[in-house]
Amino acid sequence: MSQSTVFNNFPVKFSPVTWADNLLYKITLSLMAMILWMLPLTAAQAESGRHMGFMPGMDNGLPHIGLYAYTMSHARVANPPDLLGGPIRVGLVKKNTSTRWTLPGPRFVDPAVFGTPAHPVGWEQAPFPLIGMQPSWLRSENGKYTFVDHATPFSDWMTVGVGSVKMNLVDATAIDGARTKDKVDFDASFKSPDGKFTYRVVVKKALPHGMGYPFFGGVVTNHLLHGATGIGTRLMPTEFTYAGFWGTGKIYRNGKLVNDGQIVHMMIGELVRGDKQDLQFDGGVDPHGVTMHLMVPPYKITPHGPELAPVKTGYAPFAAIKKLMMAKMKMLKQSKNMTPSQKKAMKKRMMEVKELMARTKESMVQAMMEGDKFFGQPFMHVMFGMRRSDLRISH
Ligand SMILES: [Cu+2]
Repeated sequence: MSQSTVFNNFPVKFSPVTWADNLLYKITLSLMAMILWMLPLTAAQAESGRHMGFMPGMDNGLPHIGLYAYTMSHARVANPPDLLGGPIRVGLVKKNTSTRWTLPGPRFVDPAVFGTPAHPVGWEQAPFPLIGMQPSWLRSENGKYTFVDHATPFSDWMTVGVGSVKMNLVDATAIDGARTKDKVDFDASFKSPDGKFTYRVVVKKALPHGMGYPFFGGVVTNHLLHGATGIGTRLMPTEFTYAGFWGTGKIYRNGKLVNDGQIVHMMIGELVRGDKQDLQFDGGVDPHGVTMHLMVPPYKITPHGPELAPVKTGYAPFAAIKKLMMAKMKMLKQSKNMTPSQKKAMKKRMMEVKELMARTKESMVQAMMEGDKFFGQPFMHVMFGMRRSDLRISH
């Protein structure tokens, strides 16, 4: 895949961002390591962040729409205010609960969040898929967006497993600042889809502020996130969140520490997947269901700010992806509820997705050949089955 392939075909007149394009291209080569979920900085780094180039768009003449200015100014606040009504403590213990491991794959584009090629919205300029999406990253057909032109951690492809989680969170600080009273104590374990690896994710530190969007002191309770909010990636649908955090932690693989200082995000919110695990658009979010998602993006926090650090999962996802795609194709062939033209359209879309995944695999192979870049699926996105009543709340 060439850089021009990535950045051609701008549906609206967006000036190309040379620095950012280069960065994004490099990240693409290390597979889905472009999953820059969030970019927190220390207070001093937040100030210098303007010169770090993490937020493309600084030099292309376009404004930073959305929550960027709000977040950057709040990152410097020495004593951010407390939560109204005092701290909320949230505890959860789930042993051997069901898990869903998300495989890299396509994400279909919700017009409620991204508009249309003629009227794009949700285009906050940030590395993919931190917040918004540059229109050039979205495929379109007949005047409508179809799916993201890169493999994402927000596919409909999941494998079922078992995992355990325990956590104690304190939401005390209301607003982003240079420090926080929020606390995170999180420990989750689960297996790779092929059963070869047992992972453990341990988080003890809340990140006091975000960069492109707020972290609310690291722990957030009772808030809308994702989708239309611009808080977190827009590729997840808008969902009410009972409790969530952004922190840094340690990742263990079969007992061995493989990533340290890694950014970790967890969220307990509304059910965002349908009967077939398909990630919904905003109109399909179920307020009566609850799920927990754990996201470990390929980034760690260093004294100099965030740095690319693919999660060393050791797990290659492509055999599982192939199996799921073949099963879907078989289902399509056997389906009696679709008209021939619907089937034809669906088959065409599946062929496009197949081509996208072949391209992704090719990028992975190239990254492997280039050496010390690729350690398996570079992110973790895992759902944990739970009920709202599993949460222990105290004030
Ligand atoms: Cu989330």
